[in-house]
Amino acid sequence: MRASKQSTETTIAEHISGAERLVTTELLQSCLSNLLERALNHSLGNPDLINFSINKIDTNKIEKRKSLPIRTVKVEDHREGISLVEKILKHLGINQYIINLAINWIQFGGAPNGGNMRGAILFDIATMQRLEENQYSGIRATNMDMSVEAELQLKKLLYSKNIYNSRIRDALTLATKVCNFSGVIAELCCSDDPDYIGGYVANKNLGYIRINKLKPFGQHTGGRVIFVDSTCCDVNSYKDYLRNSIISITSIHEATKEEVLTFNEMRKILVGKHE
Ligand code: WAQ
Ligand code: MG
Repeated sequence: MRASKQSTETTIAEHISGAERLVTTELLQSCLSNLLERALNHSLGNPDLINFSINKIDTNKIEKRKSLPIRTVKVEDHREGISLVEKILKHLGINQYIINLAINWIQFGGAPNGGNMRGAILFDIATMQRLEENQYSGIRATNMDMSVEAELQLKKLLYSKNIYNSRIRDALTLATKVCNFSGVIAELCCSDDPDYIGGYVANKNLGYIRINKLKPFGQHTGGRVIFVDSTCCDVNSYKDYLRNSIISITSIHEATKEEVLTFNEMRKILVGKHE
């Protein structure tokens, strides 16, 4: 599902929300109804175009994956959140210049006009280039979902920590797909919803690191940046993988259990990994 506001003589088109599901035919109707409700009730406003695209898939082509492990870091304010993003990306070998660019994109939108994109920025740290064909729409990861069993497992784990919210399911699914490819360094995300100020940094080894504050409340911009290293990532295959491979998250990583951390606790984990 994709919901948007169309452009007018005085305004440009705006992406409002999007979501992916892998369901059996029997569940199609209820699934569409849930997605419609989501499209119609969004803090970014009312859409005037909602697209549903339904594709039959070959179930033999579904690849099952375990989610990334989840860590939640509770920071004092968005400045501390951004400072943690910097530390994590630096730890992963990304230079400060690129980090500054990326933070700006995910806080204020990465489209050339400064607005939100529909998809992600794909950034090559080897050539310092953006690799999306269209920098307004970016690249969208599609064809992924979480199984009912994995969702239950996720709810059980996170309810006990009082940190469950419905966004984690989709964001963890996307991040797990995005990071499970050779030569992908990390994904950085900040919600574009004005009433949700959190985001995450994800990496195959460090996991899905949720950060509860990455922008001021009320800000209508956000975004995603996927960092790849083209010296060890086949970029065309990766784009094809993001769009076309069919990934189902069928279990949640067991290391998720006790991980609710403060800024300093997360910082120590990063320092520890250097030693
Ligand atoms: N593929 C690539 N990029 C996408 C996709 C996709 N399927 N969906 C959204 N984006 C980009 C797009 O530029 C959006 O503007 C931006 O990401 C943010 O999307 O653990 O709510 O749906 O607490 O606003 C993460 C934290 C919430 C959840 C993410 O993102 C948690 C969120 P949103
Ligand atoms: Mg959003």
